[in-house]
Amino acid sequence: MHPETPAAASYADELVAGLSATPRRLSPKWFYDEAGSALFDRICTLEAYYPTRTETALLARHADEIAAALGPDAEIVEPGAGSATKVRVLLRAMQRGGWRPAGYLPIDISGAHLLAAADALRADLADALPTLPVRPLTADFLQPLQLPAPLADGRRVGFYPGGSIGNFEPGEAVALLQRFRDWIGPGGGLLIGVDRIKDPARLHAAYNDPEGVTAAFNLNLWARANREADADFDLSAWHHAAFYSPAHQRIEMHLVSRRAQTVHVAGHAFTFAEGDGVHTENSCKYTVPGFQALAARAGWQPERVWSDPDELFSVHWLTA
Ligand code: AVJ
Repeated sequence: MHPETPAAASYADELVAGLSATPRRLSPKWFYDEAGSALFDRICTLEAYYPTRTETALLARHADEIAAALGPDAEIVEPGAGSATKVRVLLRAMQRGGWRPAGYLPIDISGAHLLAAADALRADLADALPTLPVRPLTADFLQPLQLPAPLADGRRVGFYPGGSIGNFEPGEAVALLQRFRDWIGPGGGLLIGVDRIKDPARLHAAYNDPEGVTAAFNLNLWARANREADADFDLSAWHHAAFYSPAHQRIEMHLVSRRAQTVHVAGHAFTFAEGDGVHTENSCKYTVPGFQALAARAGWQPERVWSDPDELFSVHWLTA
């Protein structure tokens, strides 16, 4: 246990609570320990997983327009920054446009991964933006969180790429978008990536890669529990399940028991029948107007949308 990362210290508590609930569930934020963050980076390179390359291409292709929307002197706040790969495209575009981003404030639950990402970003941008203030913040942004005082003139913009807003059911997503708006403040904006509703077969394939990386990512929840929550999961007794629910317009991921078994977590015993599952992730998909309406419920003004010719993914610019 690492006392400096309170989120990690409560995995055992949340796992016990989630396995005691009906239906059994766990927040997807627990995917992202060191091993899980590395597995997620591998997911992003998979042929079947179209969101990363589609969104990165959109950011590159429309970089000048996006930089103009972000405006000069903005400090970019990125909740769940992970490896901070996509923001480099933005920062370079802003710099090419003659603008000097005021800073970059990445927030992530996975502390060591974040600090390494911040170092890599500084090194990568040493040519273009050698003095850019980079202020990584290790935190669970779903918990109450006070951001450091803004830099420069205080103008902030949020960056929430990847379609991660899909992890939240619509009501929760509105609440999170409201929080982002409170952090950003008047005069700011939010650049947010949203995965679009599409052919269910295409969605299904993106979460059932033949390489088994997504399965390993899901099963890492149990491996992590064995590492840090005093649990005795037998990984071979579980399988990854991911499917599209048309009723909810979302991918659901579950971990499903292959047989009747009892598992112990932090001194608690949990019994599973063959086929019993634990719901580990939702990934909600939106039409463009559907997401704009959601953002408006949170008080954001939809200003621009960029999407690819195949209509796989959308990048929205919202103003506060
Ligand atoms: C990081 C939430 C956007 O929902 O596509 C990828 C996570 N889960 N493969 C997604 C994920 C399985 C991803 N987000």
